[in-house]
This record gives sequence, structure tokens and C-alpha cells, in this order.
Amino acid sequence: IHPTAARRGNPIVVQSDLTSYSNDHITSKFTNRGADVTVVDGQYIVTPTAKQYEFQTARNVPKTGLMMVGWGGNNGSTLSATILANRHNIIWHTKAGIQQPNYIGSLLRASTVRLGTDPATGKDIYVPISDVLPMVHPNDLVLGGWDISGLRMDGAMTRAQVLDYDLQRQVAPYMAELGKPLPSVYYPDFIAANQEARADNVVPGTDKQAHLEHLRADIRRFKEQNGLERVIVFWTANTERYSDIIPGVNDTADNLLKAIKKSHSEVSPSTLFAVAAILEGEPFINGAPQNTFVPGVIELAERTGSFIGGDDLKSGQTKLKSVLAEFLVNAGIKPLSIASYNHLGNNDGHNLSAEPQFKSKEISKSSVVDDMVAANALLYKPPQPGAPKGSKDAKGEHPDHIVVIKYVPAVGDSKRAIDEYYSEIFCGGRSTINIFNECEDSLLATPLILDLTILAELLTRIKYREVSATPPLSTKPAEFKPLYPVLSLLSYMLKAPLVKPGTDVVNSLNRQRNALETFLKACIGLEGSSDLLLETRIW
Ligand code: NAI
Ligand code: DG6
Repeated sequence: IHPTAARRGNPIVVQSDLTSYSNDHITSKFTNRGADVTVVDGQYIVTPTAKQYEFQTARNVPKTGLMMVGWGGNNGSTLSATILANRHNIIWHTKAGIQQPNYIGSLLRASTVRLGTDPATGKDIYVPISDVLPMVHPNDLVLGGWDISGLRMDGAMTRAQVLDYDLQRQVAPYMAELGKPLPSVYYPDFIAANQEARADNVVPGTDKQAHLEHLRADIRRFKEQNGLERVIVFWTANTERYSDIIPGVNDTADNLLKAIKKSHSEVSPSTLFAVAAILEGEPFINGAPQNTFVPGVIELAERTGSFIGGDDLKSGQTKLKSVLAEFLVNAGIKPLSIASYNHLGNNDGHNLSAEPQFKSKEISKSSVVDDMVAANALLYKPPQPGAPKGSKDAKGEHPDHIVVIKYVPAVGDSKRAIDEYYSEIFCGGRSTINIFNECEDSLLATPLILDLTILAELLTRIKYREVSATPPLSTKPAEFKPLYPVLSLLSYMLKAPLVKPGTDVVNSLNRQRNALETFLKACIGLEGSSDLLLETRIW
């Protein structure tokens, strides 16, 4: 076993020329293989490509804080209580018996990847994803954040009505120790009017530049007080309405900073938080659907190299859609319509009962099948160049797709989602698949917040450089540099993934997972997903 790797307690040690270990870093060589395709007279001319890279991952896992915006909401309070339950190993009674805390639903902590095969038995060996590279353990996250509601965290948990009473009872003293959320910025125009009664914990005034400085100071103080090396700022507050994109206001980084100075009305609270995190050099993740990342925010992140990720947690109905729609289209079956309804009775549902906030959610829930449809020109007629603007032919063929959300207070956090997939099958036949899913919304969402936080922290520690296959002897290797600031590798957990401008969004859950798995494995010098299993197919 490699002595340095073993000394640092790595559960996986790769023995190969492609991987090296030092006290501080894991360094790996990776060949990114692809193909350039040009279409000439209906013929596809394919040229395989191979580009070499090195990845370098810092092995020291920093002391990390998670500052949630909307900390006192259902997600924020549920996440805090479940981390505390795990940390203090609280077990509780339910009507079904004794329940242990766990991290089920977390991709990192409750799912595995295939590493390879045991040569002695020929059996596959799987490891938890969290073992592939050194990552923060959720129990070690230092929790904090803001909320416009000043209820102490134990009260926030009670208000959420998500967790079993016996767990609430036992975890309440720990929750009380967390205190109450920091006051937040509240611009009533951005969330539903029905939220106003909650807003008793707000930063005074209307000066957005002063608000920005206030939020930046909050982040710095939280870091200092807790001795943190890294803080992830996470928007899990109410869904806001979309901000208008206005040239001169939020279209560039400089304009946005000027607009904040002038307290322009189209600068939303979530955008202000994103700017505060970016200027503090800390990652910002948007767990809600609104367009927090106006072009000026993306440019600011690019300019400063601060990391951002979003939008909107992909927890239930949409996650299933990103599997099912792909399955149908990849099976050569043609979805003609997808009708998605859901109703819920928590505060999120209350806020979404207002039209502008629903609109934000409708947009993020609607785009999820676009790339699968675009990938299959055999089933769906692609956009026709030269067709009249706005016509069906100009847009290309697409299944009918509707999204309906209704607020039904009685069901609380237990969301009901009903989906119908109506498809064309062989020779004019029809297939209808109906799905009914019922589950606690916040218990689906909170593990995703953990995964996003832990991955975002990890991705700040990974650097890369391009390597020439045959460098001239005199050439010094390029410096390692950080990844591009928009963390599209987080797409698996997000409904409307933010990607590098000009690149395609991948919505397929399988492709998103493959990308992440391939990347993490590449960072330890393992190439390919190995699903080919060639040795099982040849003599
Ligand atoms: P919630 O309504 O229980 O919590 C939101 C919290 O944000 C509230 O405590 C509210 O007081 C606070 N808030 C509103 N504006 C604020 C501001 N400017 N600054 C600080 N705090 C503010 O909602 P929940 O269920 O926790 O969801 C949070 C967000 O995550 C929502 O936007 C929701 O759409 C989104 N989401 C939730 C999913 C789920 O399954 N629970 C999945 C996908 C997204
Ligand atoms: C109702 O749709 C409330 C929403 O906040 C959703 O619960 C949330 O966006 C999760 O959506 P999905 O489609 O992933 O279940």
C-alpha cells in the first residue's frame, strides 16, 4: 500500500503511474476522450479526440460552515435537526419502532460507485461515493444562517411539522443552542405577500449597498467566530419572482455593482446574497428556482473566481421525470404529453400559491425534458431553419408539458405528486403511465442540500492543468488552476442546472451522475465507467 496515501487515511489507494500521493495532494493524469463530428452531405465525419489533463486535489478537508438563507424554514430547520440527530446519535421512537438517524437520500453518503473487480472472486467492489476523495462529513458542518423570521431554531423545527415528535423532543435542546437566525434582507416585492407576517427579523433600511456590506460582514464574522476555513452560502429561502434583466442594471458585473449602490429595485435579496458570497470568495448555491444568477452575477463570479451553483433542488417529481422521460425517449418510445400536478401544504406551497413565484417554479420544472427530446430527431422533428419565427416548425416538435402546483394546507409537508406520461408506441399504439408519489418534501430536499454543500467545498479544492502529450524538454508545466466558477458538476441535485454560458444543459439524471462519477474517479486516476465489462463478453 502506498505509504503516503495510507498515512492520510485514504480508504482508496490507486497503484498506478497515473496517480501520485503527497502529504498535501492527490495528483492524477487523465485523458479526456471525445470525438469531433462534422456533417458533410448527410455523412458524419468523426475524428476521435484525446486531450491530457492533470488533476490535483488538496487532501486537507477544511473546517467548513454552511450558512443557509432561509435557515428557519422547513428545509433549514430539518437539515439542522437531522445533522444534530446524527452528530449526537439520537434514536427515537415512532409508531413503527425505534429509528436511527442516517443520511439516506444523500448521493454522497448513501450511494456507492463501482471501483472494479476482486481478481480472486471476480465480484464487483463498490465503495461509498464519499470515500472516493476526502470530503467534509455532514456531522462536522458548522451551521448558521439568516431568516426574515426570528423564531429560534427549536421553534422553527416545531413550526415546520416535519420530524417525528420524539425526535423533536430530544433534539430541541441542541436546536435551541443554535439560537435564532441572523436578520436578513427583505424586499417584499420578491416573495408572496402571504409571507409578510413572518418578516419580524429584518436588516433595517432600504440601502442595498449597506445591506451588501452587512451580509459580507455576517459571513466574515461567522468564519472568524467558528474558526472556519470555508463557508458555503446556500439559498433555501422562499422562491422569489424572476428579476427583469435590464441592460445597464444587471447585465454585467459592473452594472450590477452600480445598481446595488443605487439600490435599484430589480436587485433581489437572493442576488444580493450571491454577490456578498462571491465578494467574500465563498461558494454560493441557489436551491430555489428564481434567476438569482443574472448575467452580472455570472460575470462577477468569473472575474473573482468564486464558485456558484444552481438552480432549484431536484428532489421528487422532476428527478423522476429526468429518469423516466429519458428512459422513454431512449427506448424509442415517443412521449406525446407529460402532465404533472402536485399539491402541498407547507410554507413553500403557500408562497408558491402566488402567481409570480409559481411562474419561477414552473420554468424550472418545465425545462427538464428539453435535451432528451432534442437528442432524438427520429421521434421529434428538430427546429427547421428558415421556418417562420415563432412557428411550430421553427421551435421543433416537443411533447405537451404542463406543470400545476396547488396549495392544500391540510397535507402539510407531505407533498402529493401526480404525473401522466402519455406516449406513442409501435404502429400507432398508445401507452399511458400514471404515477402517484407521496412523501415529506423536506426529507427529500435536505440530503440534497448536504450533497451540494459537500461537493461545492470539494470542488474548491480541485485544480487542473492541461498537459501536452509530447512536451518539448525545456517547457515548464503549466500552473494548476481552479475549475470554472459555474459548478455544473452539481447538476444531479438541481432542476435547472446552471452551466457555463454557451454550453448545453444536461438534464438526464443518469448522464449527470455519470459525469460526476467519472470526474471524481478521474481525480484519483481511474478512467471510464467500466460498464463495458469486456472480460465478461469475450473468451
Ligand atoms: P419554507 O418556506 O419553509 O422556508 C423558507 C424560509 O425562507 C422561511 O423561513 C422564510 O421566512 C425565509 N425567507 C424568505 N425570504 C427570506 C430572505 N430574504 N432572507 C432570509 N430568509 C428568507 O420553504 P422550504 O420548504 O424550506 O423550501 C425552501 C426553498 O427551497 C423554497 O424556495 C423551495 O421552493 C425550494 N425547494 C424546496 C424543495 C423541497 O422539496 N422542500 C425542493 C426544491 C426547492
Ligand atoms: C411544489 O412543487 C413545491 C416545490 O418546491 C417542490 O416540492 C420542489 O420544487 C421539488 O420539486 P420536484 O419536482 O423535484 O419534486
